[in-house]
Amino acid sequence: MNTNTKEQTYANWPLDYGDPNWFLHDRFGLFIHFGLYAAGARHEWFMTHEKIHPDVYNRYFEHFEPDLLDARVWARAAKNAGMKYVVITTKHHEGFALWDTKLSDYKVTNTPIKRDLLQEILAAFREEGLKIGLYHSLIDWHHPEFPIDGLHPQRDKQDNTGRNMNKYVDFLHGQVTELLTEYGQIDYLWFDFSYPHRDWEWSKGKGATDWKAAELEKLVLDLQPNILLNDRLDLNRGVITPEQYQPNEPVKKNGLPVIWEACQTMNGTWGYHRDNLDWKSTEMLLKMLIDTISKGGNLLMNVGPNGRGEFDQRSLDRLHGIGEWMRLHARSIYGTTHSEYQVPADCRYTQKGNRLYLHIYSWPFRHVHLKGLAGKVKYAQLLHDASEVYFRVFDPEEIITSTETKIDSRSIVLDLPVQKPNVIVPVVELFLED
Ligand code: FHN
Repeated sequence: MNTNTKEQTYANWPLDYGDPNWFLHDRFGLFIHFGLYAAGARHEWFMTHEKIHPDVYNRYFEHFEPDLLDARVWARAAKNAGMKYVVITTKHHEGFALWDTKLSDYKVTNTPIKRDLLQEILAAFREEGLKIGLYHSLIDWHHPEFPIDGLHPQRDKQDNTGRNMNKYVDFLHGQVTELLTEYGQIDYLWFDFSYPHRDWEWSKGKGATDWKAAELEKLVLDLQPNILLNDRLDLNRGVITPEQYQPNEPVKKNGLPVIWEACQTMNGTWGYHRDNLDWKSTEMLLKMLIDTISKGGNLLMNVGPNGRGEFDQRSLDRLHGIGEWMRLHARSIYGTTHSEYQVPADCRYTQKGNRLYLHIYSWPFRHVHLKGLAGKVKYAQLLHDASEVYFRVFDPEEIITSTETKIDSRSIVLDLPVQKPNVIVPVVELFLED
């Protein structure tokens, strides 16, 4: 039972969900999409994009051997990037289990790698101190009882003879039970995804009723009472999870803040995609992290390991670059959230109590005007090297003769060096009066 945090009531957070405070503090997580699609190396949906029958798709099962996978390397890369939790795909829509499930032969221990990779991955990330999240697909394009619909690889057949959704749902709930009883404490469960609004006439999308979602939610909370849940069971509660999209302002529901987490890829696809060159720069990814927190959200940043079980160099470079920035600026991220102060153009604010952080996205010529902060700032410094930043308060009458500009008397003006500091996003740490 959570007290819905002492300070705040969230519109999407039931009292019987776990205490979200760790999540609201940690802010930054690693999403990992890893399954047979890593071998196909062309998006995690290629089975359905190419309408591949499970029997044909089986070739990826027969050749799945991520022999270079060392989960300790993954976990260290995430920790060094400043990530505080991980969400790993246990099963994606392809239906393949990354753990030694007893409910199916379509599992990692029956592939050439033979090992229970989920066990190894969770152990390595716990060793590095990260919280554990499991992604679990509600959709299953391999299971013979899962009814074919407009998203399914076999959609052209449009034939569901003999398929029984109740049998699939028993399987779905059974595998979730395995994951929540055999793999230790799970801090966050990331179901994916419900689509009841879809309608192909011959078939309709699947939602809460189809999954027996309320029963599944109760099962999860009975098995792991402190767990956090996302919002994709179609129950209109849980962590709101905008995807590949940055909201324009703090996310609210009925005027109340909500707990939300943006999930983003580095290159446009979740699973490893060899030929997708649509890579976001390290600077863009870092600015997305800051932007998300400035609006009160978390960022779940994705890596899709390749068929040998490695993070490719382009992912490692980005994680390293973000980690370098986080080493100097972590306290402007962890435990911070949206600030009510009006933020200057090309900047973001994050705030934690009486520490206000000004993240400067484009370096200005000498001055930044901070509205509404006159008389409220004790001290200011550049966070990366703790060098003092001088600031001035203007009285209402003062006119700067050189520019004839009247500064709002509630503002302060920071005097900044002409040269941008050698960090991706410079941050000014403002110590506010108590
Ligand atoms: O279909 C999936 C997709 O492959 C990926 O897993 C994302 C990650 O949030 N979720 C679904 C699309 O919304």
